[in-house]
Amino acid sequence: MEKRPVNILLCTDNEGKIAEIRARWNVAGTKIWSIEEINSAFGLSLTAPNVVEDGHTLEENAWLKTEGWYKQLGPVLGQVFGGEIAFLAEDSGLFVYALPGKLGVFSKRFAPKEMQETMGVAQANNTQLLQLLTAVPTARRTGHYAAALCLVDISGEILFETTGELKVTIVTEARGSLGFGYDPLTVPNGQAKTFGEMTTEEKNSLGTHRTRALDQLVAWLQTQVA
Ligand code: ITT
Repeated sequence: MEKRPVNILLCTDNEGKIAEIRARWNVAGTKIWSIEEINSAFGLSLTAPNVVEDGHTLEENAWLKTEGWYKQLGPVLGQVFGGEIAFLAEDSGLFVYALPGKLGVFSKRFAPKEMQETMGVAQANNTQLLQLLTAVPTARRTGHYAAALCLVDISGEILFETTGELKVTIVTEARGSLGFGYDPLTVPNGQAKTFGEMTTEEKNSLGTHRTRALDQLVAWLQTQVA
């Protein structure tokens, strides 16, 4: 049995992901940190490592993120936390069945680069998705979100890996400004509102790709020695 990590750094600079993970976190004795929190708590000016996400799967990319982060930040954070720090990364994506191979692991890089630079990444991706689905009827505007989580210790050893999925439909017009990424275009099956119209708490309470993966990690951590 492993020892439950005392501190976990979230290896992401996506504020939306951080908010959703934080709202769901429920592990006594394990504190999760963003890089900004560590900087302000310890007077540091660490920056997020630039990780090349060239894996073929979300699982590979999640691991690549932990690898980039623990290698770059492990030495300094090991000192700050007396070795008591682990690294948690998440890679996720939207899989749209009418557009096979176009999003998925490439969800962040879906719209052309120039379009992303002009409009911003999320706005460009959403515009591109609506355009490519223009002729696709409602019944075929289906897909799923998936998330892969990877937790490594300070030496890069994988402690736990897991995935989660959630079926969605893609609406014909963006609705709502909450959340991030494709939230204004996606309605979880059985619901009426897009994620863009839901608070973090509402979104999490439905059970998302992210919370489904996270709940497994939390359950595993709770079985480890505190
Ligand atoms: P990292 O720092 O964790 O890498 P990121 O925003 O770059 O954050 P990913 O590489 O994992 O995230 O890319 C995920 C893509 O899928 C990105 O375009 C997200 O906006 C989108 N996505 C994932 N989960 C989502 C969710 O719950 N709601 C809306 N969009 C989501």
